[in-house]
Amino acid sequence: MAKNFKRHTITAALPYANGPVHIGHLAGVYVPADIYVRYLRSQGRDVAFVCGSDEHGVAITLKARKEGAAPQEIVDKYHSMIKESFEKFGISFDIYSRTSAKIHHETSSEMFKDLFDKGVFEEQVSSQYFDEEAGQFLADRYIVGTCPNCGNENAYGDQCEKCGSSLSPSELINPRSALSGAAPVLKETRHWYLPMQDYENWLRQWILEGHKEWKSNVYGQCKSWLDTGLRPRAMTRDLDWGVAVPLKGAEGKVLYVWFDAPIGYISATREWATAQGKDWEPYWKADDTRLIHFIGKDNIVFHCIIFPSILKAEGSYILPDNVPANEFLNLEGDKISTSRNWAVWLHEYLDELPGKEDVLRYALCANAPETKDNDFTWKDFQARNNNELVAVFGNFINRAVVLTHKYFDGRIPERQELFDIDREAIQKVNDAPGRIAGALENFKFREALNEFMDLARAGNKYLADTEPWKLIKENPDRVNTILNIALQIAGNLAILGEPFLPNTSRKLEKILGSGSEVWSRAGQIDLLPPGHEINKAELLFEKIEDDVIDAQIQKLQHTKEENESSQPDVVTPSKPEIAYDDFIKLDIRIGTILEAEALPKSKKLLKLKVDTGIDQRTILSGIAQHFSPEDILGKQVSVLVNLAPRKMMGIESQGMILMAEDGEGRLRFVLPSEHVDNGSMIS
Ligand code: B3M
Ligand code: ZN
Repeated sequence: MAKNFKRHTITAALPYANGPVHIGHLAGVYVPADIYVRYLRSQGRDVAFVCGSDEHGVAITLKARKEGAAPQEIVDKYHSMIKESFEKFGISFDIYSRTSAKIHHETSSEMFKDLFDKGVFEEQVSSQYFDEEAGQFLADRYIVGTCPNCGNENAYGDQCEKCGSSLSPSELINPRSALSGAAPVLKETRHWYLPMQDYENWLRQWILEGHKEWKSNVYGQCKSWLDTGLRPRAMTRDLDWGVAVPLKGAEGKVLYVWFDAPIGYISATREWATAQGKDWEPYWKADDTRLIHFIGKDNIVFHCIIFPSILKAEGSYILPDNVPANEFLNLEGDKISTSRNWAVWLHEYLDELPGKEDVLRYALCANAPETKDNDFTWKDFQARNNNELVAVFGNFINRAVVLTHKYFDGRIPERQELFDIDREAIQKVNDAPGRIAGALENFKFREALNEFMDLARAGNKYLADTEPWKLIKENPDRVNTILNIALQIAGNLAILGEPFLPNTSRKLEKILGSGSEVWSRAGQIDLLPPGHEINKAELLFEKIEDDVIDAQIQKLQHTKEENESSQPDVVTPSKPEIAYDDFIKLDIRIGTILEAEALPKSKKLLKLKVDTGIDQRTILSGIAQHFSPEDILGKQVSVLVNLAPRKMMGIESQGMILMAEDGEGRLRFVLPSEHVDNGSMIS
């Protein structure tokens, strides 16, 4: 670290509260951030580790529409879920807040007002897509149409989920609004823009000259944004969910989610500091505070270019000293995808592999996508557990502890004369804290974890090479020394492993009876004084059998099969508005299926005889792939009885049975909640 920082403000990207969190989130952002923070705390540093749910933006409103719920209900649900998952994985935030909190609305609104008063924004009127029937401007995600590349009829205005190409709404064939189904029209609207081009020179200086030490993926992405040239970015949106734009004449407009979300870090710090009776401002405004943003690579431009420009424009804030963004984690060779359910969800992992939180932390860190995208596989997870945690770390601790009980009644023996092999082991202990810290200071978490495991490996090897179980008869003095050193290594592993494997360290401390130690005590071999009594051995890790892993692989296989057989998961837009008079023209009655038979020449149609209460009539219904005739005999159904008769396969169909079809094309009968008389009308 170049400067001597007095405090650290560490932020981890605010996850969108539109779904649960998965291993990709953990590996890319939260595990590295937590390791870093635990390391800083162990060094006795003053740290604020802040995070929270990102609860605004179109992602949330779309999810709410899809689930037929209010946005607030959606964010309440996922906020609790996400918060709980993080807690269970030991992600040790000082605060996990949320952007729907009052303090956040105040903080972000004040920031916007302040920049407005300073004349920072450019006001611009532009043409945006508008839904005349819904009376609403449409975010790109709210416009659906046919993809010009693959013909998918349900592509979004920003992306086709089928072929993955990114789109703009004007490229869609037959664009329609996801709200009403109407064709969107262009309409003028006024917004407030951050003139990014004005910050270009300053950003070049600050990043390209001043932060050459940033990770090359981060530095490279910033350089390419800056080389392409920056353009004004709208900081407001026409939407009814978010922080209201605090200006007169801006009704119906909210702050752009990427304006307010990073300010969420500040709001969370304020909330935390207030609860602690502390002053929040030094954490964001003092020059001797080091601000670090942990994020995934898709968030780089927002954290390195846009948010710093906002902070710079305000003038009194510090800027991030580093933004160690990670690449992406794939799952079994495929991109993790929420909409395709291709993920290992943390809440499911916690249920299905209870007590193995540290194992996942370990596997994700060992395989973290630090410099390139990486792949998580269940086989690798199993191997990391069985061959590294169990066979090396766990085995070493268990041997050292069991032998101490066996030969010394559980008391730490005194060291005697040292030999080269002992000195080598001690040297490893002396070097370990510096090696691990060196890697951590440079955000090289995989390397740091590997250095840590090297010490465990050294301990394991030391016991294997010295073979105290053979020496105990002929040379018991040697065994004193060997077990003393082995236990000092164990004590060091408890301290040095805490950032990576916090639960395991706690267990190990308990076994060693050592209490929590701080980083500065590591590197020495006097952690546990001779005569100190340790507790009984307890296994730190257990072997994971094939059936556990196979079950997980099978679960993913099912997901894959389901995805292959189903349509892309999109909400069918609603149809154009109709008048009440149009609606009452429909005569829908409750009837009962009296007879049902398959039609030999048709795969789709069943021939039904239905008692409509008015008459008994023949209706052909396209449900043969979903129901067999015997399943539906005697069933009550809703029938559109005044539909003009239609001849199919030589038979006249007199009406239509009403069915509900879900996103996957499954059919269900539309029925009253209780049995009613045939002929009852639906209106
Ligand atoms: N919620 C995007 C994401 O989850 C966004 C991060 C906000 S950080 C201020 O990828
Ligand atoms: Zn497409």
